[in-house]
Amino acid sequence: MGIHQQIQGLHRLGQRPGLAVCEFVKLRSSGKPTYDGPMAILSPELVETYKNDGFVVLRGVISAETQAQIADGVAFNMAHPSSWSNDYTPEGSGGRFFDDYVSWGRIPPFRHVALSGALPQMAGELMGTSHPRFFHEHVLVKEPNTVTPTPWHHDDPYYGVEGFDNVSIWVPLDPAPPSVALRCLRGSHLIPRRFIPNRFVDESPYVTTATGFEPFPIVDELEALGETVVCDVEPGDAIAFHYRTLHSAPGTTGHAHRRRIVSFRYVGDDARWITRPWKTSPPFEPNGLNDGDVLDNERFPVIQL
Ligand SMILES: O=C(O)CCC(=O)C(=O)O
Repeated sequence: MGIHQQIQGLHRLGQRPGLAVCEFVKLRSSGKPTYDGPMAILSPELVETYKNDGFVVLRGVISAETQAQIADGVAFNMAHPSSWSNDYTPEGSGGRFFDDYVSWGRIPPFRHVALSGALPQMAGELMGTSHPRFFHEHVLVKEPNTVTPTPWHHDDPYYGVEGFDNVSIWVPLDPAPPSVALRCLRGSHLIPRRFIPNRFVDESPYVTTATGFEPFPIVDELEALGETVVCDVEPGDAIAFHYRTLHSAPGTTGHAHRRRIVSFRYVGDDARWITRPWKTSPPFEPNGLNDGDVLDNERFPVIQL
């Protein structure tokens, strides 16, 4: 069923025509688009696009200084990976697909850009809060000629956090032309379906069944759910997307350059700790948090804008 059919379904459930999407979103978010921090970086149109489409391409919002700091962080991270890092490159194939996350506590440039400046401010504007909470950063580097794609997925089921106020800000450090660019399925954050996570390395599901989650659809079914938008970007740009937005990225076969990106992930006022029916990614331990708790914990700092 496509997004528009699902929205029509909400009309049939007795909601007022024209208000169905808003009401649906309100059910799932704290419903208070209030940002009263410093002068906004983003136009109201960009924020609206984010709410409607579940992603928005932000042009020229990352300064050269911030890019250089993130690049230093990535270089250090790759030289000193954490125990949570992965290499998704199949045996004997070219290229390399490296990822790692939650290193901001030991990599000062990541900490600096995640907790101050344009990134948390844009996150606050997009989520409608003047006190965004940092969730973690995620480094994904594909060397030239990496065969492994980033499979279609949405991030929300991987995370031990429940809520609708959230955003990942995907920051490229290298040009990402259409052949290697992130793909986002427009409006997919509003689809009232959640999918069992698949492992990036072989696309096998974490579990076969789980209450409230469906096996991941085949790509044809998925692409029929909405419009796939190819978000080609340059360094300086960023892509903001919702944890429920379905997205993917090709490998870099035939692409002569590296593709380094870091996603900085934030949550808003309605975020609550949740136990999933699988080990989450990142595999944060509860450390005293119970299901339904606000993420008040030094691992998830709040930024006062
Ligand atoms: O850039 C990629 O390859 C995928 C990024 C991604 O899945 C994410 O940041 O959630």
